[in-house]
Amino acid sequence: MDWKNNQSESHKKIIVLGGDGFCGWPTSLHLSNVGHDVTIIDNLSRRNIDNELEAESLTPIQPMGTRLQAWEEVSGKKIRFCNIDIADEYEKLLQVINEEQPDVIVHFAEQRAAPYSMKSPQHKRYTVNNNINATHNVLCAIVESGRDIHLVHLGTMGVYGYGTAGMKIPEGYLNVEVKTEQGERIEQEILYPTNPGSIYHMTKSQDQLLFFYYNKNDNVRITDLHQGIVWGTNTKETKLDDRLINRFDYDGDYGTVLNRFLMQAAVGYPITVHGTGGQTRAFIHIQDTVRCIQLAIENPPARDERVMIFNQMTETHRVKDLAELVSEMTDGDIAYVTNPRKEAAENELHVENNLFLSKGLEPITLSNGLLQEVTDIAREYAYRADLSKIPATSTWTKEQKPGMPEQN
Ligand code: NAD
Ligand code: USQ
Repeated sequence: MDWKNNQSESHKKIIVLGGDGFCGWPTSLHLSNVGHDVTIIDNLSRRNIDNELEAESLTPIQPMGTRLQAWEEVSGKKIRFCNIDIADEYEKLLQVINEEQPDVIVHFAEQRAAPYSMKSPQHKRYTVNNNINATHNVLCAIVESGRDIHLVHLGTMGVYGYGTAGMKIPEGYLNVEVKTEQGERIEQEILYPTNPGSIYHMTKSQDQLLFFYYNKNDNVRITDLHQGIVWGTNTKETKLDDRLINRFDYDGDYGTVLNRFLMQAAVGYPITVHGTGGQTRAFIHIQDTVRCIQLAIENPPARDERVMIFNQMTETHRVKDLAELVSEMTDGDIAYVTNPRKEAAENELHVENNLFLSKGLEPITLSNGLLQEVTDIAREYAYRADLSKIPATSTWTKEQKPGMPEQN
């Protein structure tokens, strides 16, 4: 492994919350690889949800013990692991923070699927309880620990909503002009108004308010990364050993759009475009996710600075265009299905991402090579696929019907 090229400028102690997940696992490996000292906290709830949904990762992910053993063999580095529910076991979380004395906490540990959050009243309540308590417990524990810990949180582009009347979505804040009682016009900076499209996205909007408050009251250093849809599966580090393989969700709740399309085409299932496919979304490859988190850690805000918000995305695409691209690449069919969600049928999306570019990100954009790599992985593990788990059955309202083919 090429250590020198990659070494981080300064070695930090980092706790990764949610380090067993799709983004958290490759991030933990990357941070360990570049020389940081990593401890993972995860309650393995995502693996339990696999059991609940009877839908496994397409790739055969290994138990945490095997993953960590493999990493030690490959890299000579140890990553520690604590099984803690951070939404429910505050004292244990605080104890690990006090023992580890981290410089940074990276927070991935939330229920992250919009369709799962809309499945039933129980799933709505679980998502709200889990995500908001998780974030609040972390902030409260940072303050109680008395340490100057930089919190890096994975937020979502979805907090902005996806329509901006042609304006580029700024990085978190909006300058508005207000009129005083004396008729004077003054400029103010406000948090960009949130417009969440699911219970899950709503919890991320609530998180923003918790960050605003703890930053204002306790000067907690916080970076909130408004991330787009992550695609891909492998990173440089997960490729080093089969046992380090990352998860690949393809089911109707957890599978995200581009990975689903690539998997569907690979197993010969018609590509499921919701509605007209006019929805435009922001995207980022998993390799850039891990790089962005490294950059965010290496560029913390000052102690008295407001919450720093980065838009963590590299490009935007229309769902229909992605379906056509994948269909051309693989000769796969496209099926336009009734949209199970309540969302705009068509939208434009323009997004600022200058902050990461200014910190040195060289964006990976959709290339045939990388799309092919995901297709190859999906083909390799096609024997593990349960095609009955592909349709998106979670609807946003009771009146809606799950993704059936559109009647012409
Ligand atoms: P994931 O579900 O694969 O991983 C989340 C991890 O957090 C899981 O391992 C889960 O077990 C753990 N977790 C959840 N609740 C916990 C709790 N109470 N205590 C301890 N551990 C807990 O999700 P992901 O795709 O890796 O996403 C990680 C973060 O990035 C999420 O917060 C998500 O909102 C954000 N994000 C993801 C994407 C994407 O496309 N995957 C895009 C934008 C933002
Ligand atoms: N879609 C399809 N066909 C499918 C699946 C999805 O047309 O088979 C459409 C959806 O209707 C939606 C768009 O594709 O319009 C994106 O859906 P998605 O499931 O890929 O993404 P989303 O629900 O927004 O959630 C994902 C992650 C979440 C993250 C978010 C970033 O699961 O954690 O916060 O992407 S963002 O979309 O920028 O808000």
